[in-house]
Amino acid sequence: MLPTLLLLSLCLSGVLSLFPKACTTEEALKERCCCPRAQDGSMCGAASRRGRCKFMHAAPHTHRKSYRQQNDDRLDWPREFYDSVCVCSGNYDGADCGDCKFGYTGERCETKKMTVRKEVRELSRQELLKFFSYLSLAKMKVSARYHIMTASNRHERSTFRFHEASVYDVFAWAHYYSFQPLLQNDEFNLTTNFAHEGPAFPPWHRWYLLFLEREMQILTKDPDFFIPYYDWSRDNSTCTICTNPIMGASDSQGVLTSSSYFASWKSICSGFNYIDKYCPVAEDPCRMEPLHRNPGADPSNNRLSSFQDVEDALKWKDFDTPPFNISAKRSFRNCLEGFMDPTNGVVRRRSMHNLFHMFMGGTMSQVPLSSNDPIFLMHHAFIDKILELWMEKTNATSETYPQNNIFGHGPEDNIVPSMPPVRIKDYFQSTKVFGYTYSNYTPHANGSPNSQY
Ligand code: KOJ
Ligand code: ZN
Repeated sequence: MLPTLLLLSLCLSGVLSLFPKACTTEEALKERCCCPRAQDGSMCGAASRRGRCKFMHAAPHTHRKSYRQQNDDRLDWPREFYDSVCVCSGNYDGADCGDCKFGYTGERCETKKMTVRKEVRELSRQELLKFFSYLSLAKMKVSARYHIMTASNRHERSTFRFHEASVYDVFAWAHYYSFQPLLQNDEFNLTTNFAHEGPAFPPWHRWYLLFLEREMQILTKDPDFFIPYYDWSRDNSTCTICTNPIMGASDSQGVLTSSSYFASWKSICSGFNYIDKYCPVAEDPCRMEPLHRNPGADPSNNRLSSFQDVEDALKWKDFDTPPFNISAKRSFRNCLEGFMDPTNGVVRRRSMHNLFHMFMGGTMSQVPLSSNDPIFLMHHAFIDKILELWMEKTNATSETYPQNNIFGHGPEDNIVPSMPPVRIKDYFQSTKVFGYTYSNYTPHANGSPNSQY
């Protein structure tokens, strides 16, 4: 371990990754230290006992040895960039320990809070308009806290650059970044990514929504802000919220009509598909594409899963099963993610989460871009609600999360690109731990009398 004094001197010049702005200066990157000064002027708020700058010891990964022989910048996250990060004490959180852990508020983060995420149709017109105005602000306003990274050559560290992006675009970039194929020994492995196609899919996305929720609470100074969910399971394969009063209608070309609230939105990292680069168009916004949707237009994906499919998915007792990928059978995770038929659990069939993405078409159907469309938020909040129902039913805890050898999906692996880093298994806990629950609202509830959700 580096002696404390040396560590102090190394970090004093540092500012903040996802890439906290203070940690993307030449100095911070050279010193490999992400321990920004908090409001009290001390690194990680040490003077106010909020946290400490700590050298990161090797994580006990099963495949850690092989990590170093690879050359993907996301492996063993975030050690490719930093040796030291803030470790916050108590309920403090954030790159400089200046925030509270999810679910806590107050000057000293001493107050537990609890928010109910409502179904989008439970929102009053006023609440819906407030949600849209917050989204507009998040799309326009440059993040005061984070930078995004681009690279014109992923094999070449000297081409990595950090850029300003809006609060919403920082969020959209994180999904893009986690999905890019794995760079292994200078070759691309297209069969694995850090947020999908494995057991980390549900906890990764739980963290991901919480991340945006908090950034938007800070931006709008509204600690009660929550992401609503969209329960599509009783809508008879129709996107009933794809209308201009709600998420927006689209024309025959799939472009959102001009009176949609999101007509002027453009997708960050769109406009190219080179896997050996990272988001080069962030430097050239004119090349970014507007949002596209074409719900139900693709004949091979023109249905949505039903409430019965949701109930069937909830019946699987194992969270995930070997080989912990898209072939996993009788796996709740694989049924929820939508690679397996939720009813029999063994036949490969697009369903649930994946089917909604493909049903929407356009931006939502392309994994690196999907989170640019704000309908992603409501879809994933519903997927997160289903996870919560399953966790309640099975009494699952972070210790239930399975050991496995998928890169980035191990229980102790850090969520890519969380900063300061948090572990996958820590987001495999009840939503109550993170200060929220879901409403029981059932849109046009006429279905199963035994409905569990
Ligand atoms: C977009 C996504 C996703 C899955 C699909 C389709 O983000 O996770 O599209 O399978
Ligand atoms: Zn996703």
